[in-house]
Amino acid sequence: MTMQVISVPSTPFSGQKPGTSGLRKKVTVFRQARYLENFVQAIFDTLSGQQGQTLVLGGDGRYYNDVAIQTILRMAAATGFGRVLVGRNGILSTPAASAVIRKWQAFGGIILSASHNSGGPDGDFGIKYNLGNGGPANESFTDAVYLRTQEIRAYDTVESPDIDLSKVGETCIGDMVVSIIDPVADYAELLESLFDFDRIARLLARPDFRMRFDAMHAVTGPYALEILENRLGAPPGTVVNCIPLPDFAGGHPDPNPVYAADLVAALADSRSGLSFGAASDGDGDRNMIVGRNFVVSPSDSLAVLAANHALVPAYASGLAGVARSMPTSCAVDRVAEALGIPCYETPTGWKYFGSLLDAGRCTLCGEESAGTGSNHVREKDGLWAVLYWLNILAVRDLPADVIVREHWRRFGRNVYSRHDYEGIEIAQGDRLMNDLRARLSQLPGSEYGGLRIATADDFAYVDPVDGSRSERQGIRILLDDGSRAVFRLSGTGTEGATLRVYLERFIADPGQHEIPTQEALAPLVGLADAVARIAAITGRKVPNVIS
Ligand code: VG1
Ligand code: CO
Repeated sequence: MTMQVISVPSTPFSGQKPGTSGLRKKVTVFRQARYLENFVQAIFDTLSGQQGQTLVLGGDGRYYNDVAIQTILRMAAATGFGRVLVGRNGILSTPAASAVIRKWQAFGGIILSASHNSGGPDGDFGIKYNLGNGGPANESFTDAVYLRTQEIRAYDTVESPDIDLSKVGETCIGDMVVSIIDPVADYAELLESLFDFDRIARLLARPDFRMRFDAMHAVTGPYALEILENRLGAPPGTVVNCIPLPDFAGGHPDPNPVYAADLVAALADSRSGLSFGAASDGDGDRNMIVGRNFVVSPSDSLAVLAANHALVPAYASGLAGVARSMPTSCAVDRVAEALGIPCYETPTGWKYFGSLLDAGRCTLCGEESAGTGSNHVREKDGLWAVLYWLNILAVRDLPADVIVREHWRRFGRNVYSRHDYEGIEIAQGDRLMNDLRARLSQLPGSEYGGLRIATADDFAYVDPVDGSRSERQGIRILLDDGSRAVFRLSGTGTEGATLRVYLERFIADPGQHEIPTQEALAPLVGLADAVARIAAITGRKVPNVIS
């Protein structure tokens, strides 16, 4: 039954510019009439050839997810998609959406998420488009979408009642089939094909090994329950906070020592009996790995995964290469060197890894922001990282902290921390970056508290596969001793600006490896403040989140 397409007049909204990972705004902004519709129409106008094709649609279950899905379904019918695969109840974690797009060779996908940002009526919402490779659309696509949002005059939809998303099965909107799918099945099957599930199951059955996975009331609950408890036999209760809630129970579903403090505390308390902890974020693409009284730095985690690849079935035959975002520590570079494989340095955001993965140039990728992944999908993948760690623990029969300490002994330790100044004024953030940028050429040779700056630049990236160039991706200050301070403004926030300062210092001497991270980095913190005039410009003496 062909339906009549209704063209609804509209006018552009300013500011519909996708950031590091899609368009993220307050729910109150998205709820304005025509706001979501304009952006979705801009995506559909930027695509070509979608008629008759398959779209994947789902999100992290946050507030407004359900409303947005119904709107997008009607618009997908109007633009001529032949089929939409929707996760039951509108749920699809970001890596699961990527897996579904790839498995069913879909044309692309729309993921509704603001990741680790808070949810609820006063929280954040987000939307992004993924291409047929399962990965976030590249910058040229998102730039084109933004341009389109500025000239939009109408959006297309059809008249059709809301679809019941709660039951797996097929219905239709006009000629378009809506398939409600199990959001977990395809993803769980894929992960099962990568790791040694028998061995992990034996580890989880051991009385002396107890793990906790904190889903933070976000999307990974159903995934972790199915994979860890049902398929791998972990004791009931292993997965906590496992029911996705539209407001994440009022918390920030951000797996770092600040927002997942409970988990860190439980692993620090010997009475808990826990030996391994993990958590994931709102949309399931980030991970935190916690050993006994030991939080694994995400940059170290990437390096450990790379160094131990031979223990994991999917990667045992070797890694083509590794990639990390520029602010991520250079720990993985040392592993790549030892393995004799290339290490790529990309701008922040998963969209830059796609072309490298598609071209077979790298196998593992990661970011300091708790994202790690591989060529199995085209997104970072929280549970994948947890299973990779479990696979290593099962084979090596050592606690996580011992594995990291051994890693440091072999490769040296890249002491690393990120200091975030959230909610500063946009004008202050811009001024700080512009001032710093203007002074870059004067910095080499200058000294601060005994530290000497060797080079300073604004990171630009040329994609080695498609030649595309991305400028102004973060200011890097490199010291004589190899230490680094990197400055960038966040591209995912929805209120004011967030300044991120990334600090790294290499310590080769194993006798020094137990030095507390912030203590080791203190001189560098002083340098960063002096060079960028953080306190002077923002009025902030200290960061509000340290990870
Ligand atoms: C942050 C992280 C970046 C990550 C991005 C999306 O971006 O720093 O590494 O790729 O979030 O992750 P920014 O621009 O705020 O620094 V997610 O889990 O929010 O989709
Ligand atoms: Co996320």
